[in-house]
Amino acid sequence: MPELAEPIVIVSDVHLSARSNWASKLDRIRGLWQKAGTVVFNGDTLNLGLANRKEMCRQAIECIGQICQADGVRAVVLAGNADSILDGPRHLLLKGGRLLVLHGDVLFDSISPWRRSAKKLRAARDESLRKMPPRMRASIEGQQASVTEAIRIVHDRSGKRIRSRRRTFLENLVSLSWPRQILSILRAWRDAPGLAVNFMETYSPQANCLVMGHIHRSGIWHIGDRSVISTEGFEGPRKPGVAYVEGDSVTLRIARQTGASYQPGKVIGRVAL
Ligand SMILES: [Mn+2]
Repeated sequence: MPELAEPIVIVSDVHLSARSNWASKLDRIRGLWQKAGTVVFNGDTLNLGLANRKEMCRQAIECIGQICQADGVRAVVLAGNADSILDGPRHLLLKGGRLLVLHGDVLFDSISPWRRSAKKLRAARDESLRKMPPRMRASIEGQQASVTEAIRIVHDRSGKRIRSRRRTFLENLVSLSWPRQILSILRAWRDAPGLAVNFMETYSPQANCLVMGHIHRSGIWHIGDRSVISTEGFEGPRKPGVAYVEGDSVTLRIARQTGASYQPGKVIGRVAL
């Protein structure tokens, strides 16, 4: 990928859905990339239901491209677990490899530990990695490919099962697993920074900073001489975070909401690359 024009704005988890009005949703967040050179959509830009519909998916990506073009900013869309169907890269290595940008699903063995399908995802990913030549398995590309493959397998299978029959009331009751889900979300928040640092050490040792999304919690963590920045989407109750890359630093800011739209707000922290 050619050098990306700065400032580079990194947003994640925009979650455009099949039913939402994409243009108005993007309109609300375009204030975040005014005067930027590039905006990186760091995964889960589209929800699964939208990403799975080929023509609609193409239109949504086109809509993103048009809005960014009107703003004079280049859009780079990285795939995440919800939109793993997107062609194109799942990560970026910027600043001569010092900065790694990825969605964050690849950090977790089970991709999304809080999902009901976590066990199946983990098994499918293990299987995919086992079949891989060792050199591929030991690369960031191989790890990413195992995520894409696992999601394809698990979603295809469960898609068929869901279509075949509706769950009974009793089955629905039994499947109420939210306490366990909350626990695994808390665990993911606790584990993500360490996993991210391990991932850099193992697959991208020249990187000293990783920018991720996926866990829906913004923050900056420093472990050893490496740093992890997590941005956050625009759906949850918390204040979303957005990362800005310029020169030799990455800044995490709150996306401040004024009326319906977001603007870059208070600086949460800064990482020198
Ligand atoms: Mn995700």
